[in-house]
Amino acid sequence: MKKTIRCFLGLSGVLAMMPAMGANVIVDSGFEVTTAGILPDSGGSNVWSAFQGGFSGSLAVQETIKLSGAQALEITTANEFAIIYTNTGLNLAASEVEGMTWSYSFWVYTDGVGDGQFDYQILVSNELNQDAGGASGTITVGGLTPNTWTEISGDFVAADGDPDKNRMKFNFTGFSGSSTFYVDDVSLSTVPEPGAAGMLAAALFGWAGFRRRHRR
Ligand SMILES: [Ca+2]
Repeated sequence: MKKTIRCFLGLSGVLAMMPAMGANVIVDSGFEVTTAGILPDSGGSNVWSAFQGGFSGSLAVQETIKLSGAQALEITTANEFAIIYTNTGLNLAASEVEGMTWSYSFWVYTDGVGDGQFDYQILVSNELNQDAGGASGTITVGGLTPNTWTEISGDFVAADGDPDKNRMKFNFTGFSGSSTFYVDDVSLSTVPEPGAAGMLAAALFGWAGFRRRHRR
């Protein structure tokens, strides 16, 4: 009986050590925690902030137009060099990033006025901001239905890097033209490999059963 319990605890430990597949790694994914107003040029991990503070008026958290909760991001594209970003540098190990299939999603809204556009980038990176692949695209006023929230989504495989990549940066950048966009509910999560966890569990239970059978 003791052996069986020990096997069970061992299996629990292994499963607990496995990456939490499917969890959204973006902190404050709905812009509910970030203080309303123009985003600070604070940098750092796991925060929404603006790079190059001189252009920070392009990026604000506001309470008027939102998909969920009380707040959403407002992007004004007139200042071309603004970049907003968050990343998961403090939360992930390289083994939880590299080679994994990642799924991303965010929702965007515009009133359709102007000719503005911006880019989104999901970058596989590290503490030195050495980026290696990911996903990117361009959002244009003409590509959206005005006054309607539209979901942008896709997936990609995170590149293996040397040195290891343990960050997933989510950027909004490449502003041009003059329009206002709103962004809410940003998601970035790993896509579980079909049956991988189940196969591992079955293999371990099978091994435990094999041990029990051979002790009789
Ligand atoms: Ca929100």
